[in-house]
Amino acid sequence: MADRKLTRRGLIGAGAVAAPALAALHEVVPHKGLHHALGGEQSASAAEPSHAGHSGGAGLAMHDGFGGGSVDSEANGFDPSEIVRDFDYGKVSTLPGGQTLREWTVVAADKEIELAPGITYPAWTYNGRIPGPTFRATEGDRMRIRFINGSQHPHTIHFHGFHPDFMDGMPGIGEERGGGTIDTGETFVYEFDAEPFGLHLYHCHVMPLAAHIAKGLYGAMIIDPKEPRPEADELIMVMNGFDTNFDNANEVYAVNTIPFHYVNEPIKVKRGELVRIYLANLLEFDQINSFHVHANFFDYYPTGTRLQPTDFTDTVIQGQGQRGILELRFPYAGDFMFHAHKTEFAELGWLGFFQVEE
Ligand SMILES: [Cu+2]
Repeated sequence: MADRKLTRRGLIGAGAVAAPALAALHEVVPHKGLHHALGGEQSASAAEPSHAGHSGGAGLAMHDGFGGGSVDSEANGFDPSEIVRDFDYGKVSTLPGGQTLREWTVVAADKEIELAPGITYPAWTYNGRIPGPTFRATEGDRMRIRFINGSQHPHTIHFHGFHPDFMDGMPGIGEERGGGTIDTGETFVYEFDAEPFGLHLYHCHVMPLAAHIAKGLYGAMIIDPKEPRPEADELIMVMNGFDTNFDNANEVYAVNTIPFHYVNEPIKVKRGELVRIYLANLLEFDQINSFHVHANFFDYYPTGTRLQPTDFTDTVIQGQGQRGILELRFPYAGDFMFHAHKTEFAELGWLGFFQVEE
């Protein structure tokens, strides 16, 4: 029974989250939802009053509810406020035939990360961060990724896109050529041409796959079309979550790893400026994820592989591994929430704010 009480689903079922309306979300959630979900002690009182006087950022201060302070980004070695605009173009040179070569080094490492103040999680990371680096190339470039497995477990990098089988990061495939499973201390160089253009993924493909992905071994890869997309303020958002009590269900949800981060530190954008969001769903265990933005609509380009949008909407659903590109402009200055329209996820960390400035 104690076990069950500590699961997220048990909590929700028991009404410990008190099913707050979205309007009341900021008042209730950080105290009830996240704390309880993370395995904090059970308080029977769903009606426990929330702290009054939240302020800051978008008029809220989620971190108050975590017991004070934000997570230590420096100790984590990554900051979602930086990750959101961090695109890694690699070391660039030109091959004899004239093709652009982009090179990266990726190290897998076991690392404790702080998800909420005082709540750590034994993660597996690419280059010490979750999500891993957002690789970026132009259609037709050669991508060369030197992978060093510094973790205590075997891993791979499985890239989406076109490539030969031994470059697929698939255990058992291409082992004789050094590919397949990359054991602790081993190195392998993945190399392929960047195609097709769009927003793609990469992740470890060692079994049990759910565990290797849920632990943090994933990231996004943007391949720009040869004719670049229009100039925009570009953002990468990787939707994810963490199973902090190892019951094969997530206790917390986020965009770019840290629950409520963009509530504490809203994403600043300019009114009227084109904003392009590269949105990917790497969430393990749950079947769907979603993105909803308040007071606005966006053009949606599924997988980013076509230049014409297929939808003009304010909400998009993605299954695990799905991704797409959103383009929007904010007509009004002010604070606008974005969150999983699967509200359970929002209450457990997957929400944030755009702070639109003149
Ligand atoms: Cu792995």
